[in-house]
Amino acid sequence: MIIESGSSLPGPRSRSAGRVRPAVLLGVLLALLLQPLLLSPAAAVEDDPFPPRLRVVAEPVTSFVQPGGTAMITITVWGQARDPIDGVLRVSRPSGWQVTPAEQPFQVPTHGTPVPVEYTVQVTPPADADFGRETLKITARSTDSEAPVKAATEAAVAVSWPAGTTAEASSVHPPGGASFVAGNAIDGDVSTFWNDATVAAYPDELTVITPEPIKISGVGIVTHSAGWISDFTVQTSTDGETWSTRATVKGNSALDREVPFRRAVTASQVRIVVTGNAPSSFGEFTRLIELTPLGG
Ligand SMILES: [Ca+2]
Repeated sequence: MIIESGSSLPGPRSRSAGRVRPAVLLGVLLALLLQPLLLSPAAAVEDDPFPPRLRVVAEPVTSFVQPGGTAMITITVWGQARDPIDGVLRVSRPSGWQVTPAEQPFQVPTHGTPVPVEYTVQVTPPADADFGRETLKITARSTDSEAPVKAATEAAVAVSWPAGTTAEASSVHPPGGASFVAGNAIDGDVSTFWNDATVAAYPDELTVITPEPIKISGVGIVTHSAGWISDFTVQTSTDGETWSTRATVKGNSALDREVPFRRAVTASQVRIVVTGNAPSSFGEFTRLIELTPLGG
């Protein structure tokens, strides 16, 4: 119809237009159809309603593991693209550690909507690993050469007390539907804690006893947001009778911190002596989520 409306044009050319114009339109149509192919790959990606996206999440954020023990880290790869995303998932390996698998293929079966896929990695520090935290770098990288995409995150693994380590406390809050025993402070579980039984009365003490003497250069402390430990000393002993103060902290407000000693020492007992807690609407108790050793 548009072609016929060309009759308003001068007669001689209108005949010509009657033959030529469909070809021109065809050319325009072809150009439109071919346009995506003529664009650069980058421009083509911009036109993709679902440009590839990746995100990786590691849980737990911090794992606690005995020397020579095994921690399991769950890695969730989130992907969104027009078509499924294939790639490689890698976890860095501290020297001497086993990470299984350190590298594995992944596929996110997305078709436009974000999809999570879970992978599990087993992490084992050597039996003689230094105490303290190592940070593992986790990367997911697609193998699509035209529109590559990657994502990264980190997970911490703390090498904690050796197997057979026990804990004792000056007092333990009676169960109120939950356990608050001393062992909760060395169980590697950030959802459990030691809660003492004396409100605003000090000192409160928690003693960690290792089966063999260890070399230790400090401690890591995770305390509770509902009234954190503010004032304390850390002491060590080789016989449970003679104690040496290795660190003194006053006015602490950190929930997760390291407390280094002046030097590395050998000890078979480590104790935290609490002399002050932040006020809490839940009562001024000592609440210690984890006490961990630092390496020498
Ligand atoms: Ca705990």
